Amino acid sequence: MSGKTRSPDQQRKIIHIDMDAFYASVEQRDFPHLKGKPIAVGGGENRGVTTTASYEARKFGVRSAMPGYKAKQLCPQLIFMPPRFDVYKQVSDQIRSVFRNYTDIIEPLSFDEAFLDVTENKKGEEIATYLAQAIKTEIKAVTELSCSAGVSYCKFLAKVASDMNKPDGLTVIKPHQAEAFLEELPISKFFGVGKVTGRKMAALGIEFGKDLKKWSRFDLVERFGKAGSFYYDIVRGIDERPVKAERVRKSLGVERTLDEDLAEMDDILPVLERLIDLFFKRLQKADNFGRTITLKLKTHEFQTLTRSQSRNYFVKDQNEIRTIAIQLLESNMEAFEKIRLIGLTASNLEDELEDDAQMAFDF
Ligand code: TTP
Ligand code: MG
Repeated sequence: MSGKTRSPDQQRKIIHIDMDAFYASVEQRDFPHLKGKPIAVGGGENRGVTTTASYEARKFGVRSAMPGYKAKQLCPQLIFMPPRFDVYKQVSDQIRSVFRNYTDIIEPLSFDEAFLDVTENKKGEEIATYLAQAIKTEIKAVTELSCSAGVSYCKFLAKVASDMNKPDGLTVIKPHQAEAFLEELPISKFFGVGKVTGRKMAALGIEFGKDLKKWSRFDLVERFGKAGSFYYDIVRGIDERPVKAERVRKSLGVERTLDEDLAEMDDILPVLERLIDLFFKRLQKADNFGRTITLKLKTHEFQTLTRSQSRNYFVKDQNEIRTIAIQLLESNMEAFEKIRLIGLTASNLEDELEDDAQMAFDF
């Protein structure tokens, strides 16, 4: 967050995508008799709270986190469905692979929403609105579900925009529209201003952006701490926060510190065998194998040695991993007197993204 603004040619292009009535829409998709009906996911008839409600139910005032009995009072014909988190997770994975067709700079906020930085994108498309439309269409094709998109030059505005024309919305806030738009925006719609702060602001007569804008940075910091400075900036449309790409795992490994320092092949080998077993299980569990296997040794003098072998395919066979690991150890027995730690890692993983662009971004 800084006060600096970018010149138009440095302007970022950010899209925020949020699925519409996510859990409820998945239920309506999979159980067609629920289409067009007021439904709530979770909550049960009397106990528990609802996770979300279909748009039909929202007309009656049914909301997320509402106790089931209250939801039923508001909407007697409400149908409660038990949640199916595994299905929501699958859809979440599907939408993320759609996003990846456009950019690798993706920051998921939850199962059903994410920021995408499309300033540079895999389609070579300049106009972010076209990309947002294409993403919506592709999500619909893949999942049969609708989402809403917000397009702007910063995260804050993209997020606010995606919420403006739900469901199935696509809202663009251009740089020159930002300040006027924010002046008219109710504080309750300011993403990042929680309920407690919202109430505190209301008590100070701050109901809309334009009220917030009357406050100096100094006074806001005095009242709200560091967040005050953030509020000062966002109401002016200044939000430099980068879209933070998910960190993609670059290697997967195991290591063990030995009970005592070991020098002889005969002593080290059984430890390595156990480590190979563990390592293989770990790779299997992650369902992620690598083309490079690295043996790591720490000497009793705390010097670290790493030795690797690479293949031009993913090494998925435990025997092959074993052969590589043992060869690496055998050919390096001369490199140390005694070792205190031994480790194995796989890198050049199947899950890895092809380029490192997002890492450079995520400083
Ligand atoms: P949201 O995106 O907040 O809501 P939504 O997708 O249901 O509806 P909208 O069209 O307004 O975006 O949350 C996504 C999912 O997360 C939602 O379907 C259910 C779950 N969730 C909870 O479990 N508890 C909650 O309090 C909220 C807000 C959401
Ligand atoms: Mg949603």
